[in-house]
Amino acid sequence: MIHERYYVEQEKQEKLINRKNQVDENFYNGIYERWTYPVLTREHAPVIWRYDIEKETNPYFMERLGINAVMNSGAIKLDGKYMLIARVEGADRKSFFAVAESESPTEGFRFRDCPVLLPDTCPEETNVYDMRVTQHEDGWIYGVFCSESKDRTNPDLSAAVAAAGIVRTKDLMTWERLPNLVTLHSPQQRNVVLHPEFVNGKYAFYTRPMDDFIETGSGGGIGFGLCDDITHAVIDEEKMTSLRKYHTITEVKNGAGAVPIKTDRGWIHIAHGVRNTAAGLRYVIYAFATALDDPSKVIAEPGGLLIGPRGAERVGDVSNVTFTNGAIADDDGKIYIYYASSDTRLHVASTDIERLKDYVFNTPSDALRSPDCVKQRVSLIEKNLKALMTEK
Ligand code: M1P
Repeated sequence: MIHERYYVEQEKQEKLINRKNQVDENFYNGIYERWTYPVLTREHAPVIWRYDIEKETNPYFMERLGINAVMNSGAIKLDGKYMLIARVEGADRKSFFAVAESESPTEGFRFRDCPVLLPDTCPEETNVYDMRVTQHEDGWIYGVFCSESKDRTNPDLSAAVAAAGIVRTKDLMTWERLPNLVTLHSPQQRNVVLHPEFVNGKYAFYTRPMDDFIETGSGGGIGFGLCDDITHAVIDEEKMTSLRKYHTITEVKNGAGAVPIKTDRGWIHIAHGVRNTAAGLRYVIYAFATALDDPSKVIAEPGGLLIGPRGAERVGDVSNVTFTNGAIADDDGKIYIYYASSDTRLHVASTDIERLKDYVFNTPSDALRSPDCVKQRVSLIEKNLKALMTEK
């Protein structure tokens, strides 16, 4: 017999999923809109994922397998639907992937009945998270994610190894697991993204070389490498693209985020940068562009952040974080950036290709020193004062 409370919880969830979202009118920067409600939260996790719904075996209708957070999500539009491949974190700290879909890019996301069943090919793998989903020109949809294993060579209980796992699918239902990416010169990898097109006839990855699980160490920024065979992906040389820089938003680390968006002026990348503060690491989202004929070559990089945590977004399991691993460039030119706040829930920001290009190519780059930054600002002020005088 189904527990009566099941119907109460189910109805609450239906209300949440059907809630209309709206642009947050309190926020304006001309670059993008923020939407009021998160598009996915732990409350969106289906009731049947969490409860045993039968009265005989669960008389108190207790959560048996709790969900802690729903966050960093890959994104793709498939067969006219907006699909999010979410990182769902159980109460037991282990993450898994689950597909949520909607007819709308900004509301109505509903998880499929069952999470993604990744082929269990790595016996040491303990955790998986942050899938980037690339619709590749070879006809496959690839998912590249962080595959985390315990570091058995290090006596420290927390020591771990991060590698890039690779899967592919045609329908986001059946997933074929390929061997993890091997980078010959970087011991660990996280935040790896597959470029959607072949480059010089090869598969191209944005990488994030790391010396250990947390520290990028000597890794200078977001890397780029080519490989011949994605079914045994090995990268030898990693060129640097967007660099970490002292006293900027990327000083501690950075990493590729959404799959790059192709425009007539270059590939637009939406990535994350990390700086340290007295209150811990602060993660923000930033953008840059690379050349169409060489997607590793940075041709524009606006100074500062594109999306940083605001208001309630600042608080969560890992506070002061905005992080993206998915955006959708829609057929009508609109762009939806799915970003998680504080490793807890998933939001959407919307813009369009023309605004994003204007932002990336016309925003001044970081002048790197206060005197030069203030000069940038003064020249803007003088231009504006002149314009105001002329108008009078
Ligand atoms: O906790 C913030 C983020 O930390 C990691 O990002 P990075 O590898 O750049 O430190 C990721 O594990 C990410 O999932 C998480 O949101």
